[in-house]
Amino acid sequence: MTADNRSKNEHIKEDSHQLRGTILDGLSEVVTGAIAEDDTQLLKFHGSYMQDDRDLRGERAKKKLEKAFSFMIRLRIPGGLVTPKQWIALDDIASTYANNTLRLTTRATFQYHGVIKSNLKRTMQAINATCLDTIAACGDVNRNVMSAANPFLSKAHGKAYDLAKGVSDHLLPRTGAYHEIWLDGEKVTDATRKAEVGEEPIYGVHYLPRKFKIVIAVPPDNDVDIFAHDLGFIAIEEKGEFVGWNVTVGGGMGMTHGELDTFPRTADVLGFVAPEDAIPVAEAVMTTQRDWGNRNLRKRARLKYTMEDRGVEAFKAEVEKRLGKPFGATRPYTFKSTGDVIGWRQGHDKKWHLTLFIENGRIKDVPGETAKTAYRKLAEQGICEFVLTSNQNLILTNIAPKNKPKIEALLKEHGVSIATSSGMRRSSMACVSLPTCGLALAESERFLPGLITDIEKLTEKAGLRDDEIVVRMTGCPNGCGRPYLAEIGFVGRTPGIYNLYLGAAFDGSRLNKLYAQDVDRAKILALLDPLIARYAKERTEGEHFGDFVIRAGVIAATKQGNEFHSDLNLVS
Ligand code: SRM
Ligand code: SF4
Repeated sequence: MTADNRSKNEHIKEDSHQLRGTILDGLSEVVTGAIAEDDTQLLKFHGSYMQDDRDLRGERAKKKLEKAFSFMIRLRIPGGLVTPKQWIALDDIASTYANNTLRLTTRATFQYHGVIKSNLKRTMQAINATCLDTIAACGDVNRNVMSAANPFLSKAHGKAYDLAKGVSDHLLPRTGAYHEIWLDGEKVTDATRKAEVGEEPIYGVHYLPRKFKIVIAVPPDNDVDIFAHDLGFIAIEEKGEFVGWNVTVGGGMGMTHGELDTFPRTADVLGFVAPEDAIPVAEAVMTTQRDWGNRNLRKRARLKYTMEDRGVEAFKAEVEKRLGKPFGATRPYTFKSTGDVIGWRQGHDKKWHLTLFIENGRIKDVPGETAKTAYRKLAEQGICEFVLTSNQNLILTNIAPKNKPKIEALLKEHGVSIATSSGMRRSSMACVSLPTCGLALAESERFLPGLITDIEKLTEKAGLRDDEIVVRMTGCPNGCGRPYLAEIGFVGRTPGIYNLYLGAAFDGSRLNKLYAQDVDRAKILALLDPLIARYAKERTEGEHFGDFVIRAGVIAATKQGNEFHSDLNLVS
C-alpha cells in the first residue's frame, strides 16, 4: 500500500459529501459563534470565511471570552455588473446584516464583513433573492471571473463580459450542497438551477488542488492585471473587428516570507484561440491543473508551480491534447496601464460612464462624504448601472447625456469628489488586512491612505503630484492587492513594519523586486524621498517610475517570476 501524502484539505474535501460537511448542523449550534474547523474549509466553497475581530482578541482573551467570531461573505459577480435594483438590495444587506459597508475587492466583486453566525443563512438568502450568489467565490475551484471593466465601453468589452459570464457558468461547481444548506433546497438563480446533487463532472470529489483564477483583458487597458492570474484571455481586434483571444497561463501572486520555493510569477502567453475555443481552452487548462497540480503541499499547489515544475511547453502540449487542436501563433497586442481611467468616458454607443476612485474599495458613509448613501440614491433613481473594477473602483455606467449633470450634482451634494488628491492615490490599492483578515501580519487598508498622504508631500516637492505611480500594499505576502505588480509595493512583516518592493512595469508585465526589508513609516519616507527627487530630474520623456528605478540601477529587473528572489541588492 502506498503512503497517502495528500494534504489535510484533500481529505476534508473527499469526506465532505461534495461540500456539505456538517455546516448545516454547525449553523444551528448556539453555544458558539464559530463552526467546526473542517467546515471552515468547506464554507469557503460557498463563498464565506469564518473570521474574528482581531482588534478585540486581547480584550476578549483577558475576559476568557471566545473570540468575536463573524463571517465574511464574498459574492460571485462575473464581469462585475450590478443593476440598480441589485444595488439597493446589496446596500440593504450591508446595513442589516454586515458592518454597514460594502467592500469592493481586487477581483471586482463585493465582500461583506461582520456577519454573525445566526444571520449567515438569512444573508445568503437575501443575496440569492437579488439573483446573485456566492457559489465558488472562494475555495479550490474556479473563482469569480473578472473582465475588463465596463462591458458597455466597446464591442470587445462586451465580448469580454460575455466570456466572463460564459466561462464562470461552465466551470461552476454542480453540487447541490449550496442550495441545500443556504436555500432550503430552493433553486433560485440560473447557477443553482443547474446544480444536481452528487454530480461534479468537471471537479470530481477532490475539486482542484488550489484556487483557480480567470480574467479577461481588452488592450490597451490591462486593468485586470492579466499576468497575475492562473488563466487569462486577451481580446484581439484586427481592423476594428474582434477576432479571438491570446491565452495567458500560470500567473499568481502569493508567497511566504523567507521561503524561496514560493514566489509570485507572471503568466506566459501560450498562443491564440478563436472565440468559440475560449471555453474549451479554459476547461482544458483547468483540468490539466486539476490532474497535474500538487495535492500534497498546498503552498506549492497553484498552477504557477505546476508550470514551473513540468515546464511551460509540456503544460501547453497537454492543454492542446485535451483541446484536440494546437494554439495559433500569439497575435500582437499592446498594454499601456493597469489602472482605471478615473473620470468620465464615452462609450461606442455615445452613453457616458463615470469611473470613481474608491479608496481601497470601502464604500461607506463618513461625516462630509456620504458615498454609500449617494450610490443608493443613484440606484433608486435608476439613472445608471454599476460596474465593479479589479482596482477596487466603481463605474457608474450607461448614463444618458441628459443625466450627467444630475449625477454630478448628487455626488457633490454627498461630498463625493470625482477628482483624487494625487496621481499616486488614484493608482493605489490596499488589501483588507486587519482587523478581519486572519492571515494579516500588519495593517494595510487602514494604513495606506495615511502613508500616501506623507508620500504626496514628497511627490509635491518634486513636482510630480499628478503623476501616476502605482502603489499597492498588503498586510502579508499572500498578495491580495497584487503588490508585486506595483511600481512601489509594500508587504507587511509585523505591525508597523513592511518590505518595500520597487520596479514593476506600469503596464503590469513585469514584477517588482525587494529593495528594503523591515522598514517602518519613517524609513519608507527616507528611502523614497531621494528616489522620487531623482526620478523627477532624470527621467526620460514618458518614462514610468518602475522603469526608471531599473534604468538608474536602483534595482535589477525581474524578467520572469522565478527570478523574483534573485539579484537582490538590499539597502539597509
Ligand atoms: Fe486574497 C486569502 C482577501 C484577492 C491571494 N484573501 C485571503 C483571505 C480570504 C484570508 C484568509 O484566507 O483567511 C482574505 C480575506 C480578508 C478579509 O478580511 O476580507 C483575502 N483577497 C482578498 C481580497 C478581499 C483583497 C482586497 O482587499 O480586495 C480580494 C478578494 C478577491 C475576490 O473577490 O475574489 C483578494 N487574493 C486576492 C488576490 C488578487 C487577485 O486575485 O487578483 C490574490 C493574488 C493573486 C493570486 O491568487 O495569486 C490573493 N488571498 C491570496 C492568498 C495567496 C494564494 C497563494 O497562491 O498563495 C491567500 C491565502 C491562501 O489562499 O491560503 C488569500
Ligand atoms: Fe489578508 Fe494577506 Fe490577503 Fe491582505 S494580503 S487580505 S493580509 S491574506
